[in-house]
Amino acid sequence: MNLRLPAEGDFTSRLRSPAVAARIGIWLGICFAICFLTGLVSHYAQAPSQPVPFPTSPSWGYRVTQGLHVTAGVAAVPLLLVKLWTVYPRLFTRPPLGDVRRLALVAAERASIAVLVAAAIFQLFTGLMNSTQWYPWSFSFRSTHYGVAWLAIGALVVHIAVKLPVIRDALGGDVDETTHDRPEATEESVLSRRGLLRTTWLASAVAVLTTAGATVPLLRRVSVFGVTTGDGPGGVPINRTAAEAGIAVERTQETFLLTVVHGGTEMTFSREDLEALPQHTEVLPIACVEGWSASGTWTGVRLRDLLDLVEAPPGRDVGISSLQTQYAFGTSTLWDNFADDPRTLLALDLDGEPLALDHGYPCRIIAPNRPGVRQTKWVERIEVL
Ligand SMILES: Nc1nc2c(c(=O)[nH]1)N[C@H]1C(S)=C(S)[C@@H](COP(=O)(O)O)O[C@H]1N2
Ligand SMILES: [Mo]
Repeated sequence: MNLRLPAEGDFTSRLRSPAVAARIGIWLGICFAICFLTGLVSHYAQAPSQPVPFPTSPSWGYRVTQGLHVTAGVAAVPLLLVKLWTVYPRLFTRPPLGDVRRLALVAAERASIAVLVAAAIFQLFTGLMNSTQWYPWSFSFRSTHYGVAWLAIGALVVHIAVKLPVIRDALGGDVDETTHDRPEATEESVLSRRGLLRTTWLASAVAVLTTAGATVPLLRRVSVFGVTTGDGPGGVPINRTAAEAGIAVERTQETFLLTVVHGGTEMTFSREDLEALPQHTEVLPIACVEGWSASGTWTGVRLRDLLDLVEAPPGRDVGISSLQTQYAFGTSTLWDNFADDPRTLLALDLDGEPLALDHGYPCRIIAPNRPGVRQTKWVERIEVL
């Protein structure tokens, strides 16, 4: 058996050309840019403090940005795989050992490529795992995915800057042009360069169509891999069931009491008391950070009405706690603009029926333009901060 490392010259397919790589690279760059920008939005929406308040309108804003985030990430997977395939013979280029200055430059460029490739794979992998709610790691997903995003985008900018002359030239010419090809890359294969590109676009489109139904209702039927489909009580999927969240069911029944606190003022409400207050109906989405979203018709008490009952002035942040004592997401903070928005409800019903236990019975928060993770279910305490 021959155990020598491959050399650049061993890779002879003419498909592995900068003319191909640049064309895939553009779309990959667009996907990464969308992921980065929408990721910043999502990160900001979940930040523990916000110098500039995240807006409550449009109510579907976060649904769109987060749907784009996950969809662009999914589209990027086939693009990245083919892109890496076209360029990886470069990995075996012999470094110019004689010339120290050139060697240093080449080493710097290779290091930036190493960061870019590692960060890109890491982002797509952790992102996909997060949408399937499978966390085979112990680090915090959100802060790590966010930190590595900066690495990826930084290395991408460096990469584009370094390659700009080649990219420009490759895109200016025909895809079959060979100007920038390695001298060995001449072997024809069954697939033409155009064929490879078409196959790549198709793979990307299939990846999107089979998953995007988790946010785009029209695609629900074709999205066989949509991790969470449109099913669930009231047409809204269930993210974490009451059993999974460790909710003690008996505490959601007749003895349930909601406490609303403002300074020394404290009021309690049974579910019947809440039903007796003026009811309002809003159509608002649950937009999970994991990429699925669904619109629901929610009915319940305006949060602002409850705050008025304990004489809380407008412009105050509000802490929400739930019956959930284990795992994350049992509490959240409503910033003042969310607390005061008339569309923010303490929902009692979904689609004309009392909330299902798994949707947060007896009552849950539903606010416009808010990441799903903060639409706290099984609310039992509302405290003006
Ligand atoms: N108490 C509590 N509220 C919660 C959660 C939770 O785990 N516990 N999950 C959140 C997440 S991540 C989402 S996306 C929404 C989903 O709401 P649904 O299950 O009713 O669709 O609820 C949010 N509210
Ligand atoms: Mo979520």
